[in-house]
Amino acid sequence: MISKILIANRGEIALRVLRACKELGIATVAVHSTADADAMHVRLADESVCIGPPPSRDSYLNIHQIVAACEITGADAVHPGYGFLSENAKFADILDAHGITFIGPTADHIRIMGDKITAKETAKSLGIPVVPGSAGEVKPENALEIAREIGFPVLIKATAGGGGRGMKVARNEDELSEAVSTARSEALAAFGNDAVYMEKYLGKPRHIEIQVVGDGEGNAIHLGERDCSLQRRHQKVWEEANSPALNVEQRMKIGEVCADAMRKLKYRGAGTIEFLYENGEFYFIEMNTRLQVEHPITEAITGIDLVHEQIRVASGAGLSVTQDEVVFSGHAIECRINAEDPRTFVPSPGTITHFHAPGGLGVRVDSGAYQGYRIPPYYDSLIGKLIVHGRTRVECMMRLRRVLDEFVIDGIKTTLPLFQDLINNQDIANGDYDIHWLEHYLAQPAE
Ligand code: MV4
Repeated sequence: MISKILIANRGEIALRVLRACKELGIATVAVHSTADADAMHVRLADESVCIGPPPSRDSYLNIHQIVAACEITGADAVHPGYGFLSENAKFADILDAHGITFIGPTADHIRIMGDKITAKETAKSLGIPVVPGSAGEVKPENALEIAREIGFPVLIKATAGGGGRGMKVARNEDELSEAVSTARSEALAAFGNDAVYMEKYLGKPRHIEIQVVGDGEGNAIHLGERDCSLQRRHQKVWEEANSPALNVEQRMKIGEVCADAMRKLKYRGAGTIEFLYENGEFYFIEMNTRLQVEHPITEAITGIDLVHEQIRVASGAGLSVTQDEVVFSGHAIECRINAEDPRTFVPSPGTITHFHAPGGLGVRVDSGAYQGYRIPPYYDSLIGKLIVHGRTRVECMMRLRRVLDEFVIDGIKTTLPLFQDLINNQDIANGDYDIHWLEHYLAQPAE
């Protein structure tokens, strides 16, 4: 049994987790830096502990301070949210050593998926389709032979990577040795590890990810997919469920492959299996062992509260549903609202002078922002998420257009105007986009 959860995060996700705890009758502890003393998650929690100065490494990433906050308040579990310590295996190990439940997968599963070569080998062995590529690490002296075997163009990726850093394309043999050496030095600088591997480069894929949840005992379900192709510099901007590119048969087939893999792995917790999707084929790229920012669109189309499920499986209560009981209904879109210029994406911290969230059927706003709230400059610029649900994609889009008109955030710049443009775009209306679409769109001069 879990009776008190410490939420090791801030912003909208801390609030999201807090809401689930309240519904389950579980006491809550907020932690915060000195910059977040007046944040909404601190106000709404049963207790709060200041864990350090503004920089994340001194507060939200400070493992010792967080463990101390657990001991002081008697919290018996920690929910890490996303980012920060959510995929830190050492943190999961330390909590375990203190007899505190980490609401997430085992440290071993976090480690396996954190190393991209091991993750890919594991996925392949579990029956998940992967991108054709090198068997493990590529050394500069073997690169040409491996690349010829795979066939150009190829992509060099950092083993310790993720998020696109340390990635280089080689279109032909002439570009190869430079691509390998640049990828290795970027990987070393970013991750302290210069190991790289090689894959066939997919030119115009979509990014489609499958939501899974496992109980750690060999039961697991999938909750369908999310299409997250609309990204800028590896930051997702707009996500939708279902993907406009898939039909029911494709959804259930890839979903079952993923759920089955999680059963074999005895995976515990929520997870996301990321694929590139091109010409009707799925290619595994990575697995995230945490709750993701865009999880609400999955909740909208399934009615299943993913944080409830995370807490249930962490406490040994098992999943609340079987795969047969999962019913997919309608379509959902999430717009990420960042405190940024909508065209340049330069951060825009400051005080929100007016804040009015939209409402009505099929509308969800997850945000810790409020009128008078001062957005601190130290953290990620995501200040809220707008999630809209409709019975069909068309209904969802029409509703989103109405809802965007209602939303008022004044005093700072936000990405809301970008969504006003996207909702009126023909390619978006047609669901006709890939992972490069948004970058191309933004490169065009604004009308
Ligand atoms: C790829 C790829 C094309 N081919 N792998 C980018 C971050 C990392 N998570 C994987 N990424 C990619 N891997 C192969 N074999 C293209 C990307 C990629 C990308 C993927 C998903 C969403 C947006 C992207 C933007 C640029 C490149």
